[in-house]
Amino acid sequence: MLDKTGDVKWSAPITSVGGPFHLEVPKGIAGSFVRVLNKPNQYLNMAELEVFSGGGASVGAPSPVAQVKPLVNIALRKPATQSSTGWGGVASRVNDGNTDGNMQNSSVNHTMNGLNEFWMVDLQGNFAIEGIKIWGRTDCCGSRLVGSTVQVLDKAGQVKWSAKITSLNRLYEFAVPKGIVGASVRVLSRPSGEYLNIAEVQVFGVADEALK
Ligand SMILES: [Ca+2]
Repeated sequence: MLDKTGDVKWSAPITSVGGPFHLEVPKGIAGSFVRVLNKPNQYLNMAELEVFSGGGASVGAPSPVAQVKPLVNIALRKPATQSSTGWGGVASRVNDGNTDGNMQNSSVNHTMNGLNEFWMVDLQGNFAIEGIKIWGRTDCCGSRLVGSTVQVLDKAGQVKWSAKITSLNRLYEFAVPKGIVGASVRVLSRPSGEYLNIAEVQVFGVADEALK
């Protein structure tokens, strides 16, 4: 936040991923400009920036600042299951906190290649899901994930949101629309029969007591 002369009056870092980010500015800070600085060597991509003020004749009606809710990886080390296991690639490797994509380093899962192979994590509660990140295998076979489907399911097992992986990447990032409440996340392999290899799944969301 800068004043009319360009002096910085307040600043704060963004320390998590996913968004939206709610930064609360301390009382008494008056500003004329808001500036967002990129991380060195990183592109700056923002969907929207909103600034709220409670005072001043030149601004509209005061808008409440949303309560700050930190986004955390709600999939980390939660109970994980998968349709089948081969080569020692157990389901828990996909949410062990390690994104290493080399199968030899014991952090990538491995199913068989039957029909409808899947991996799934039970989030152990209801969460407003905001985003999902999936890291693929890197030592080979990354393309096995292309054509797979990511799903958010509610407590009853109903699919509330899904998206498809359509091209080969090291990291797949999904923004989940507001209002999607889920209790588990599932990755379905290509239904025609493909091995499922995932280095890591991270799920970002906010627990809401009212949702339980
Ligand atoms: Ca892992």
